[in-house]
Amino acid sequence: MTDDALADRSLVVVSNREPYVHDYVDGEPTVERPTGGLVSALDGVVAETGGTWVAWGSGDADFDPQVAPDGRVEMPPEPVEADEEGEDDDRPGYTLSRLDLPRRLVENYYYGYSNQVLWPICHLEADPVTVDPAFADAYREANRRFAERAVEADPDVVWFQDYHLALAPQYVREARPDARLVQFWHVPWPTAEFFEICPQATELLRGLLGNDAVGFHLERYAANFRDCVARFVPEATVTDAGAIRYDGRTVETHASPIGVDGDRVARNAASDAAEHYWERVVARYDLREERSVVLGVDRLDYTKGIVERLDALSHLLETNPELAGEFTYVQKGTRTRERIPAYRRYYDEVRARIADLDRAYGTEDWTPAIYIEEDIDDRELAGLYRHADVAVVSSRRDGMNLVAKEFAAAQGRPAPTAGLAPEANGAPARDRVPGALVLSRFVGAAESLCPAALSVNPYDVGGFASMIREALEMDANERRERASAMRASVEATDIDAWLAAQKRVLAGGERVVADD
Ligand code: GDG
Repeated sequence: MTDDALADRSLVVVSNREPYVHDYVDGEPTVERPTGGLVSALDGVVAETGGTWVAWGSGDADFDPQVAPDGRVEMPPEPVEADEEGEDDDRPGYTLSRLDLPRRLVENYYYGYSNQVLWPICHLEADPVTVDPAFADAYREANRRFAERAVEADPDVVWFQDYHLALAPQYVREARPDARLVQFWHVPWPTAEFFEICPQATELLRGLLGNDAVGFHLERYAANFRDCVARFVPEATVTDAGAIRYDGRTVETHASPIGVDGDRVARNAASDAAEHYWERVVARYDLREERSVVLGVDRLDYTKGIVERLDALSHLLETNPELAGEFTYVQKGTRTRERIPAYRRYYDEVRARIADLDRAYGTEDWTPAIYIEEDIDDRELAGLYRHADVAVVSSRRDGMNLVAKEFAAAQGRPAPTAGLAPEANGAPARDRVPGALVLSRFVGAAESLCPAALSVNPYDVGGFASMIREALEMDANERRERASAMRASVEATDIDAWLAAQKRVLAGGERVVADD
């Protein structure tokens, strides 16, 4: 079956977060489309099929004028501004079906079970796991509501996104045994030894086995999932071909590494907006041309290894005093999930470590680390990527990590194709030596970006510090070679490749045939 088969069928995407947020600004209704490649990629798929997107309506609860009492709003709600590429948003519309979840349910389902049980377990973090019976009940209830809303849309195909929705597939399956159900899991799947700490381990697996196919970024995560099924779901059989026989059906598992739109990131990096933002940063923080820039871009989440990175920088300066004044560390931070105490503590800890670093090593004319928290758009972010001499991604665990791929793409193509202006080739016009990437071996992106990126174990403070030093001292030729290899790998596994693979799975093609 091909993509065309998908176009003829009714597709329902179900995700926790909505693709558009409606709000009032100065009394006027506004629509905000989150930036970033993933939402617009998914948006395009739903729009192609004229389908329905079911999501929790997390925007302004008072906003209503275009929204029917059941939370539905016909898309497109308002014209979206043409971007710098000159692309108008003329995609066909689809139905955005918003779920209005009561506050208590959101607290326990989203901030509770999803982000204090499942998120830490999937990232192999035991300490933040908080088991409260109200969390699991709310997760069941919210998943039921998402499932009911999906069923109401009379779907042929349902595409669930991520870890907030592990039970919904089973609930939809009960109502619609004939529908094709597919899920993509954006975070790692842990080993069976670790997953076992989850009190609802078997229930979650049975929920996910309501799907016909479950996708992960890496084969390693898919293998962990099958291992968990074999161990914790006694009535399921995992075949040698990697399929799962369950409840008279075959459930496929597959690995599809998600990627970015590399050309778009490179164009953003070469844009005036990127340059202007960088100039503002340079002026505001008095960054000196002769100093290297080391960059970190993260949601302030304990899985991102920001504290480990700051420890490594501190160790680097302690053991290499001659590096004092040679670089500035720029941390772009985005606050996240702050209703959860572990996240509030993490924010405080990151800020305190940066202050410690500056107190311990700063001088009158050198601030070793700066912290930027303001909202910036994708072009401004690309300006940071483009001007960094070294980027550090040091997650303790990360399903994929798009920041690493975006940084690689923002360096542009080192050798423009003959006859084309550099900009046309996605390369910044200025001939600039590309930045080097220091990358944790515990992120999905390391599988494709290393060894071109310098691989580190973020728990090994000495090894981590040496690798940052190596990146700072890397010569121009080596930087170009590594950047070229990274860009090639970003292109080989870009967002289009991921989407094409998802569409094949959604359409029901390329089935793994169970041989039992
Ligand atoms: C989950 C998985 C997986 C960040 N700061 C700013 C900003 N960003 C954008 C980046 C990037 C995105 O946010 C972050 O994506 P990551 O992949 O790095 O991390 P998660 O948010 O944890 O995503 C992850 C992903 O899902 C997809 O499957 O890769 O492993 O954890 O796109 O550019 N964007 C702007 N300003 C910022 O300050 N505009």
